[in-house]
Amino acid sequence: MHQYLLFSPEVAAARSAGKPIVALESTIISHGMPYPQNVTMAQEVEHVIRAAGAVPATIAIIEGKICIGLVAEQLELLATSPDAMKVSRRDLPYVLSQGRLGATTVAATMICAQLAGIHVFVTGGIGGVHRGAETSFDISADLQELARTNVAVVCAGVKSILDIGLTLEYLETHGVPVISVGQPAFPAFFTRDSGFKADFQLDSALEQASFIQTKWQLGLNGGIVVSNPVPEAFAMQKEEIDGITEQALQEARDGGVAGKLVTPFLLARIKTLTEGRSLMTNIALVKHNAQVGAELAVAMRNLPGLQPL
Ligand code: PSU
Ligand code: MN
Repeated sequence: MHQYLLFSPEVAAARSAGKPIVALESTIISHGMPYPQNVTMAQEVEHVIRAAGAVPATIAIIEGKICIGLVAEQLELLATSPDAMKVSRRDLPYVLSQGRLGATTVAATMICAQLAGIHVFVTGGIGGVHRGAETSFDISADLQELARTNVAVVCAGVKSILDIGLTLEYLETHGVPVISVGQPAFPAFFTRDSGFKADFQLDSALEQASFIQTKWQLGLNGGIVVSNPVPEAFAMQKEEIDGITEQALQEARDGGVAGKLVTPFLLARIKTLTEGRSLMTNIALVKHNAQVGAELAVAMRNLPGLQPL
């Protein structure tokens, strides 16, 4: 076992019993949502995964260890600590060697999940190519990670704070397949249709699992994006979210917000500008993704031939 990994009792037991495990990120808790909704969301998402027959493993960096699975006090700590660092690939050695508290992004969670032998990871939205990236060079490290690390990421697509078309181009260049669930369209997080199509529509967990297994059996390293639209009842109006997104982007430009602060800034502004409605949508879509991800993990566990943990 890797020297930096520390499994929670629940995840350790799941590993011994050969149960399906689903990884969850922690930046969404510390930098993606306000307290106390963040900790409630984290608990509810874990509950959805257990109810669907898998075991949740929320991942974070605590006291020099990569914690795979968090107990209630650790979830609360991440949800309430303003000094929790947002940790992507670049930041992992710093936060571990300094013993700092770290919340993992999609990229860092993929790295940790792979170290722990977990194949399925559920989140809300992935990072991507930012609008104006031709001058800012702001492209999330999540995309590079999807190009190289063998973890399937279940998400609700990417937010329109990003350039969705360029994000999909980037993924295509790097050979990252984008699957959609239940519809041909690639979803845009708060809304169900980004105006772009996913590469392949695969509705059942069994088809998704068999696609993923085939990719890795071919030696084609890298992740898979499984994009699952927000449930209809919780989707936002495109016109409303587009206007608010423009305003938040303008404020970020005016304020000179750059680097890793951009995404948390935009998420917080959108929440305020929608008077919290975006937060309800965000929570609903993560729970929906948890259901799809847990079913996928169960299906992958039942396929013959996938590497055991
Ligand atoms: N998008 C969301 N919510 C989030 C994030 C993205 O809708 O919480 C977080 C994820 O942890 C993602 C990270 O990996 O932001 C991307 O940040 P950046 O753009 O700085 O790479
Ligand atoms: Mn960035």
